Formats: sequence, C-alpha cells, structure tokens
Amino acid sequence: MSEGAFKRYMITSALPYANGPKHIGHLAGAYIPADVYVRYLRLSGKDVVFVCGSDEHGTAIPNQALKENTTSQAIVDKYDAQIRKCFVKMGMSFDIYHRTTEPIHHQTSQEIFLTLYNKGLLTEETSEQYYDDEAKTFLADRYIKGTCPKCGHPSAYGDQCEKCGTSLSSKDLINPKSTLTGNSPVLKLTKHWYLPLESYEPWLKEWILKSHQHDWKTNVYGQCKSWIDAGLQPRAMTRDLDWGIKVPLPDAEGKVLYVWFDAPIGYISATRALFDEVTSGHYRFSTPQRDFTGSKKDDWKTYWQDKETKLVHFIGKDNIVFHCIIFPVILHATGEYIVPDNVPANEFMNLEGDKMSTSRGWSIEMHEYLEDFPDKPDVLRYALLTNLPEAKDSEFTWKDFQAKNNNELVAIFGNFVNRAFVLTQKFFDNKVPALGDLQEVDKKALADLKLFPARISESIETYRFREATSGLMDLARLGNKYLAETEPWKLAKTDLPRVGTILNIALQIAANLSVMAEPFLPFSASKLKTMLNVGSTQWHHAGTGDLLAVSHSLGESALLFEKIEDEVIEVQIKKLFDTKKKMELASQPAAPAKQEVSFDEFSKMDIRIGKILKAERVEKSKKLLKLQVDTGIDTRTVMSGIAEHFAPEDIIGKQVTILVNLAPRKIMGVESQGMILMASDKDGSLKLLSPGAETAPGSVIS
Ligand code: B3M
Ligand code: ZN
Repeated sequence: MSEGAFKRYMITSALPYANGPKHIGHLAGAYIPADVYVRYLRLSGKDVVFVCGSDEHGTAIPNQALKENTTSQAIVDKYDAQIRKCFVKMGMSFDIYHRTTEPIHHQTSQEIFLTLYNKGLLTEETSEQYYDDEAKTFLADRYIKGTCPKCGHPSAYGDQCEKCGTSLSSKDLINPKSTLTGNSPVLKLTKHWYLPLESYEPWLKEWILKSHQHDWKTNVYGQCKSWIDAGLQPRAMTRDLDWGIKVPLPDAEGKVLYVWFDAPIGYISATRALFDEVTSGHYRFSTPQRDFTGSKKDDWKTYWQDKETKLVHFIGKDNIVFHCIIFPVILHATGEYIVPDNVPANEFMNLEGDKMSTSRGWSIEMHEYLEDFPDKPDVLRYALLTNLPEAKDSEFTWKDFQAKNNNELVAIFGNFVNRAFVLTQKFFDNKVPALGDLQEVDKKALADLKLFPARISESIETYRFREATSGLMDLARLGNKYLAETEPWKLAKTDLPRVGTILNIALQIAANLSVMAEPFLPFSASKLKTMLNVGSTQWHHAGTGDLLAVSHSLGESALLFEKIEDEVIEVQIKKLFDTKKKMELASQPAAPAKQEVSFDEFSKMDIRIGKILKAERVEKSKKLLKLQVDTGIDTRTVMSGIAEHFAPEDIIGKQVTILVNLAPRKIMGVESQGMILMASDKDGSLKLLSPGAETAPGSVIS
C-alpha cells in the first residue's frame, strides 16, 4: 500500500523484560527511533497511537527472582516501575505504557489462543522435554543452559544464544544443565500446543519475500529470508511453568502460554487498555499524547484490524524472527488482524569496544545515566541518534558523547541560537526586527531553509534516523554559517536596519529549528519555543521565513546546552571499568580446597574470640596496624596487615577471631603475638570474623 493510502498509524516499541534495568543500547535499538518517528507523525497531523509496556512473563522473570531471593511478582513490580520512570525522563512519548500481568492482557492472549485453537490451527503433540528431577519441574527456555551448537558459547539459553543471536530449542544445547540445581536434566514426556509455521511458508514468501523486498531494511529482510529458506518448523506455543498466562483449555494444568506468544499480543492489549482508559477517564497506565475525545471503547480494533492502518514495530535485531515471522503468522491465522507494514529493526550498539551487557557490568543503565545527567536526556538522545546501529553494529564511547555535545549541540545549535538572541536583545529590545531589502546571501539562506522539512521528512519516513538527525544539525549549521557570513555585530554602528534584516532571518531559522528539533530533542525544542515565545507549529508550516511576525516579543533567553568537561567524562569511564571489574570478581569461582589435614593437626590451632582494645597506624607502613587485643588469656600486641582496609577508629571495640598460639614474629621491630583471622572477599576487600553475638574474650573456637 502506498504511503498516502494509510489513514492511521499503530506504532509499537518492543516490550522490555521487567527482569532488570535497561541500558542505552536498548534505547538506541527500539525506543528513541520509534519516538522520533511518532513525534514526527503527530507533528504532521497524522492519526497515531504509540504503545509499549513491560514484558512480565517468561522464564527470565522467575530466574531473576531466584537470583534476588524474592518472588516473580516483586521482580516485575520493581523493574516495571524503574523502566517506566526512565522512559518518561528520556521523553518517550507513549500513549500508554502497559504491563503484561494485567488482566486485560491475560484475557486478550487467551482469546487469541482460543481463536487459533477453535479454528483447528494448533497441533497437539506429546514429546520429550528436559526435566529437573531434583527441582521436580520441566525446564523451559531460560531454566536451561548449555553450549551453543552454532558458536560454542558455553552459557547459551534453551531458547536463544545471546552471543550469536541464534534462536534455539533446549534440545539443541550441548551438555545442558538446569539453572535451578546445576544438574544434568532428564527427558520426560509432556503435552504442548504447536503453531505449524511450515504451513504458512507460501503466505510468508508472498508477503515478505515478494511484497517487502524493497521497503524492508536489508538486515531484516535478509534474516527473514534465511529463516524461510531454511524451512520453518512447528513451534510450541505453550510451556510447563507456573509463571505466566494459563493455557485456557481443560486439560492444561500447570501449563502457560509461551512468552513469545503473549508478549507481542501485549501491543494489542495495551491499545485496548488505552481506549478503555480514555473512554472511562480512569487513567492507570496511559498518558495520552493527543486528543482522544469522541473515541469509543472498541476503537482499538480499527488500529489492529483495519487495512488502512499502518502497523510498524520498532525492535532490536534479536527480536526479528518473532516480529516478522511468528507474530505475523499468529495475526494472519486469526483472520482478523492486520500484519506489520514494516519492522525497522536495529542492530546492536557496542560500548567502548565491547558488547554491551548488564550482567557483565559493561553497560550504561538508563537509570544511572539519568541520575548522573538528570538535565540531559536530549544529549543522550542526540548522541544515540547520530550513532544508531541502523545498518550494522555501532559503538558508543563517552568521548564521542562529549564531542557530540560540545562540538555540535553547544558549538553549533546552541551557539547559533544564542547569538541571534543576544543581538536581538541588545539592538532591538528583544523584539523581532523588520525585514528590509534582501541581498543574495539572505535569499540563498531562505532558499536553503525551504529544503529542510522535505529532506528530514524523507529520511524519517524511510527509517533513516541518523540521516534525519544530521539533517537537523545541518539546519543549525546553516544558521551559524549565515551569521558568520553576514557578521551583523559589525554593522550595528553603521547600518542598523541591515542588522534587523539579518536577525529577522536568523530568528526565523531558530523558529524552524524549534519545530524540526521536536522529534529529536523534545526538551530543548520546548525550551527554545519558550525562548521564542511561540506555541507549537505543525511540520508542514516549517521551511518558511515567516514563522515569527515582525515586532513579536521574544521570551527570556537561556542556554540550550552546556559544555561537558573532561573530568565528568573521566568519572564515567572509570565507573565503567570499576563496575566491570567488580562483576568479574563476583563471578569468579571460590578458590579450590586445600590439601586435607588430620583432626590432630587441626586441633593444634588455638583459635579464640578476642576484642580489639587499641588500634594505631605504624609509622612508615601503609599496610600495618598495631593492635592491642584482649584474648581472655592476656592482652597482647598483634601487627596486622589491614591498614588499607580499616581505619583504626572503626575497629576499636570490635570482637574478632584470633589464632593465639602462632609463634611470635618481629614485624617492623615490634613483636607480633598471634594473628587476626579475616575473610578476603571476592572483590579483594577484607572482612573481620566476628561472633554472631557478644561472646566473652577467650572463648575457644573449635
Ligand atoms: N521482552 C525481549 C527483549 O526485551 C522481549 C521483547 C518483547 S516484544 C513483544 O529483547
Ligand atoms: Zn551462539
């Protein structure tokens, strides 16, 4: 269908798993580009609904609950709240951010499952699945780990290898292990419902390979083609699990819908919830970004079932098969739903030369960025947009982030706007001056300005957001260059009307920037509009030199962007390396056991509870503390190499464990009579071993 044929837009961003914080690679993949697209559509007067929400099912959730020693519900509550808050602060303009644990989502998913079931489109099969005998449970997806048959990665999951991205089934794994007990699982019979993907091959070939060969991105089209060419297989749509949406059939005790069956349906239930909320006025998850007056509860259907709706899914590359093959097959098979017009998936964004990963501590988490740079969501948006992994993996570096801010946002965009404002304040009482006769340089600037809206539109509509963002910065460059060429500050004494003409044009360019920057830099665009004292303008009005009337009073000016100093960047780089090191140490196995000793040998050690009475630094030694310890037997001096870990004042009065019959040794001229026992933690820090409750000094440890 051609662009003009669509009446409305249904835009989705991948539902993030609520099993942990999300990082800036996620933002670059499925979120910021979608937000630019949607804001642009809204500014262009289009009818658009933009949905997202937390993906709260799947084995990733109970797995995380196990790690944090809490319940699945507590995990999704915690991370849904965190992710939701970060998205707001980053300017993500969802009409609704929903949750897949909501009843309306369970209902919608079960309805769609039953539609397929009742049409006889699901096959029932009993097959062998891995089972953990000790935990007494089947091991779905992420409950099982093993070596990837494709790339040899030793901890690939039962559904996917995170290293090479291959989608797997647990039986493909080499040397599989249960993540619950570490045991090797056994095979056991169980019944599941399958979607026979192979029956849809002809339809998929027609729909993707023929119809979308030219408008889908090559990375997306290529992945789909290789999937289809390799031959599709039936895929189980249910799991043996106690966390998820119950399979709505009588003989399905203990079974839930596969998370990749229900999660994309989350887009539909979010839309349904949105229309429920805007028609009832009872808002829980929506923050409608447009006027929904006159809408009806059932209007969600037009966005999902009317052929004149353009459905676009924004995702990362690891989700391609689910959004281009499995979910469309489900939608198509119902006979009721439309399928996506495009799925502009991005590749991955690496970080400082390595793959971004929260679990390895090599990432920039959204919430941490926002804690450190609370007033700079636009700077991150800009740094990501100019560096999107659109055609291939890209790389984020802190130095580049700083350069994008200092050399582009500050030096070009901010500087241009600032100069136009300062001069207008100084010479024209902060009012837009009149336009006099135009010189060649003015005509050229206005003619160039005219080309920008179409140029940026074209990039956005073809999902080339990097290009669109440089288009925006080129507009600021145009303004900067115009001022550099006309040098109005030199003319004030001799030709004030000429200065007025130049500033009129410069301010018109600034006003155009405030319109066209909105999708990319929403916070700065709104600040600039306040400075210009203007409201919102639709995209199709942009490109002209008459956005501001002569004599229009400008608002108060402020700095749009501020320089980021080297020290700030160094702190971030250090933090990155420190976190990685901490995670590496934490994931190291404990030191192997030492050689066996006899009971007699062990009983020779006389270990007691002691109390530190005095502690002082030792001159010329960085490591040593001189301690006076009450051993219950006597008070003695112990030289202890712990000065880098403890301040003397912090350990005075502490109960410790002391080996009292260690042969005395002279250390730095002082006789040390015994040894304080310590645990050295994984991160290299030392911990005192104190009894669990106040214990008399001299108590024997055995
Ligand atoms: N939660 C996977 C991911 O976060 C999954 C996306 C669901 S989109 C319907 O990568
Ligand atoms: Zn692999």
